[in-house]
Amino acid sequence: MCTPENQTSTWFDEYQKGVRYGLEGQILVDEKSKYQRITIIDSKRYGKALLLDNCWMTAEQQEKHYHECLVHPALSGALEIKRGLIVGGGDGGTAKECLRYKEVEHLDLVEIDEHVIKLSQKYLPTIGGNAWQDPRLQINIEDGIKWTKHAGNEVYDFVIIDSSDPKGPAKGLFNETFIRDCKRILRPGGIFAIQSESPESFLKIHLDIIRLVKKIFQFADPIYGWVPMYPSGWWSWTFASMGKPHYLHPHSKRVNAISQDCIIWSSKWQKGAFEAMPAFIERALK
Ligand code: SPD
Repeated sequence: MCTPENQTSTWFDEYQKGVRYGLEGQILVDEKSKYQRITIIDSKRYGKALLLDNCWMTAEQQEKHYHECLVHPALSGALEIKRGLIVGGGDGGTAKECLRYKEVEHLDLVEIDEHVIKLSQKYLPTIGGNAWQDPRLQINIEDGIKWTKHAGNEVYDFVIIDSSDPKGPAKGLFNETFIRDCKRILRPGGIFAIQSESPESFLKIHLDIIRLVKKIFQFADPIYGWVPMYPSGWWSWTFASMGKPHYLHPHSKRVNAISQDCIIWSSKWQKGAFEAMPAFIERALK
């Protein structure tokens, strides 16, 4: 069936460079916060879904494709994972994956837009799951750039940037000063993780992020996977560390504890994803 089943249904599209990425559904919320337009729809295919400024962020039946790949290479490989920071991540999916590790004692979630958290808790409760009630989670409504700038040296075992695309409130999260602060606040053996966009739909942004992270950290590598609702469906996440590429060496005890509840991530998948760099990206990064 290559035509709409029902010509009267409502389609919600993200437009990127002459292509549109759409889901069919019903609108539940459409409001403007101080920072952005927040839209939540009930989609036919992927359950309830969130858009910020008309760009797809997540959906109930897509979120694990994204959050598992952002979180587990970092948390399965870092030397210690007692104390972590998430910048962004207001839907709660990244926090939920982090808090699956019993070793995590304290997790700071720093989200600039309280409305994203409130609406996600109300309309997308399965994405954050138990994270919202977990006493290890501290929610801070603040600008992640300021938070990171004022944090002490070497205070986190992992730092995860779960942002929207680099425009509007997220623009400064792809900037050298911010990423240098992220490195400064990481403890030895710690891992930095950032969503690094699509190698197809956002090639320049994708290459710029990898180049920047490589310039700042001793070791940095992207993985490639898929989030079918995002532009092109082809996505990437970049990991970095000092001393050695800790993210390439998952601890088997953690892998065994986490894998059974993952739908995409496993240590085998991760190994392949780090190898899955397309030839044109490899050439561009030389
Ligand atoms: N173009 C989509 C980029 C969104 C990446 N972040 C999504 C946030 C999910 N927690």
